[in-house]
Amino acid sequence: MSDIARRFPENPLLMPKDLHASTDDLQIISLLNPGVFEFEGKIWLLVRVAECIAQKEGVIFFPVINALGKVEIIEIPLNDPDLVTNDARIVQYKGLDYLTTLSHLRLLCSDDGINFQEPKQNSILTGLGNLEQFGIEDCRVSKLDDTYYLTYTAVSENGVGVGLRTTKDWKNFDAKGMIFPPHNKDCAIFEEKIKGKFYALHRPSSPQIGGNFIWLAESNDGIHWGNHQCIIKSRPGLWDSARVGAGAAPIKTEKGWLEIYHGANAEHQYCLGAFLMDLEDPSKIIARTVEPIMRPQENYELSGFFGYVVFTNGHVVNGDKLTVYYGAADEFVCGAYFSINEILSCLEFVGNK
Ligand code: MAN
Repeated sequence: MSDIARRFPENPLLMPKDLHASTDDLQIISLLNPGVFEFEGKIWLLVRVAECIAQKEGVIFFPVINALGKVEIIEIPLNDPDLVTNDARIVQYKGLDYLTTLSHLRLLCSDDGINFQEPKQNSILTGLGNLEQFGIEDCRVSKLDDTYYLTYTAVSENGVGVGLRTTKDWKNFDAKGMIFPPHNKDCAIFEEKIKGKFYALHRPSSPQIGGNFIWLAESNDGIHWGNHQCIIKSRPGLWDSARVGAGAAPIKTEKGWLEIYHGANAEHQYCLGAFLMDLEDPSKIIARTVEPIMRPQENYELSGFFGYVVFTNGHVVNGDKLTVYYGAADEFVCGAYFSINEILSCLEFVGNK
């Protein structure tokens, strides 16, 4: 069994032309990787909007947020010997890394979970301060009691880490700063405390010894995290051989906490898999899928800004029905249904970490 996703016939749900860029100088390159939550009877997406300035022949432009909080454009001639451009997502210049696009997060809402619109009031969250100069990305939204926790990738010249903002009403946001410093991303907070503590999955990267593995952390207040444990590793020879990272908040089932995660191989091909954690002690992995539960196969997943990618960080749970929203080919927002029981039946109960 290798792909048990039932994709929406309406896919892609959102593509770059569907929204307006945040300023006249910019154009939207990708709409991707939405965080998902329910609020006031509607389904909401917090979509990553990746923007760039229209490119001219012979030069490369990329936007960053400057110290005054304004978008500033960096311009480099394409024939500059200090410029390296071999990945659509990253530019290297004079030994430093930049992103080719600048991402912010945009709220969209829907009554049916299929047709999404921007609400009338301001619905944009942008990078704030010097740890978010290159933008904010791939937000997970977890609700505990009446508070929503937004954990997102914060990118700057200082590195890639995890930022946290909280809100109760989606109008006022409390910026809590960086909770996992570089290099770290893919942070999902559990939507329930376990024995009085907050838990989160996160993904530090250790370039020499170790790798891009999923870790578990605990906290008393949801802001300061400790007791880090490495719980899921990449697997040589499999589809998730190069990196693994958590999707949205774990789903509580009778069998354990079910997590949908992404894995990629050395060719940067991204698929989805699942693993199951013990309900009382989530550092204990009970089971994991060997094969992906979803792999890129539709045109909109195979080709786009960065092809052969399915990536999720948001879903809605309704009984056995799991609606997963995902980024396809790093360019489109799509949806797919899964049966939670079917995912559980794909898990292999081996202590394979
Ligand atoms: C990787 C990709 C990009 C992302 C950067 C920074 O290169 O996931 O989409 O912009 O990391 O997070």
